[in-house]
Amino acid sequence: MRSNLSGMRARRKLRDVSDRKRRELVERALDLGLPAARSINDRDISLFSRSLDPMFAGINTFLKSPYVENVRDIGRYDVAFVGAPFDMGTTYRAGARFGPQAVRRISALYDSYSPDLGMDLLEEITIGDAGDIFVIPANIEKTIDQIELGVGHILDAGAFPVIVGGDHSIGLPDATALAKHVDGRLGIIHFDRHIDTAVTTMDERMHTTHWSHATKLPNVPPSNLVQIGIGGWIGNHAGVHVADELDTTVISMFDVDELGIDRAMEIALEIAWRDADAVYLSFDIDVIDPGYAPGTGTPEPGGMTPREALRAVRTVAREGLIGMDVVEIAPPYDVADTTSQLGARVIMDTLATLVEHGHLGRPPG
Ligand SMILES: [Mn+2]
Repeated sequence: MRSNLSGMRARRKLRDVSDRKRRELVERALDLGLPAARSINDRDISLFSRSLDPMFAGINTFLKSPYVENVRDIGRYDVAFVGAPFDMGTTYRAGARFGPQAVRRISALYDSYSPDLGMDLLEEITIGDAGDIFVIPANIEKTIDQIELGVGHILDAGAFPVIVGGDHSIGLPDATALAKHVDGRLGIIHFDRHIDTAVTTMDERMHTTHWSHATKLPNVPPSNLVQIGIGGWIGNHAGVHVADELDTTVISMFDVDELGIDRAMEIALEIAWRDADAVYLSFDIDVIDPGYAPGTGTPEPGGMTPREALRAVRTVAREGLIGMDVVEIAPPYDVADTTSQLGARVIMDTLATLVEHGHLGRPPG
């Protein structure tokens, strides 16, 4: 019994974990950052912080990964973290343009070593931070074009895209770029309190409309769109009618309550993957209850707990993904960084599970 505990199994796995890349980072920091003062006994510490420590120091990229200033080089990395800081698609309060920077900043708290999953992400994959796509704040359609081209560039280069919004209107260019990259059908697993299937809102394609347009793409049929966590009393009116016409699959929070998260995700995976060649994960942070994730534009009480949400994305990642986005993190309304922290965790748990199940990372050697 004791040896079957997940914590014990993970601990055994970690006995063999490499620290090669961690050592390389220390050597590099000592080289670039100069040797520490004579009173410092630990000679792995440098004079200027140039690596992972201290967590609160440094100029942050996602998980303090390399900043890929020349974006032509992004294909050298397994994973590309990219910001899409656009929030003029919001219909209530804006602020998600600061999402990518907030996720980068709080991600420095993490050092990639997981006693839950029994791995060190740093040793398993390479992550490059591609910086942000140049969005056009006053023009949503031009922004859609920019993001579609930017995500397409990352996919063509061969890196797994992790796109951080921005509001959820970036879901349309994300889906379009991914769909062009798939030879066959693309399924979408969409976590959200809101259904996001209106055609227009206030006469434009806002953050309430992306899936009604994405499902018009020839290889993104609405039958492969699964929407999880939907419910509440905000902004669903127009979208529900369209979702009904399109016949997307809606798994409400009531369903999650009734079925439990594991069964709900089993249904979601079956539908998203039916005759599909790839699946894309689109995670709106407002699916997590605002008691845990207040930093978002249209908070809706009654959402998932962080434990449910993280378990759900790990379940999705087991089957493999072609890309992911995390949207609607609005730091101006956050409290103690909890919302951006959850955003970082959704990304890390997804990436680690993709690695664990052989969907990401190159075999060593
Ligand atoms: Mn939402």
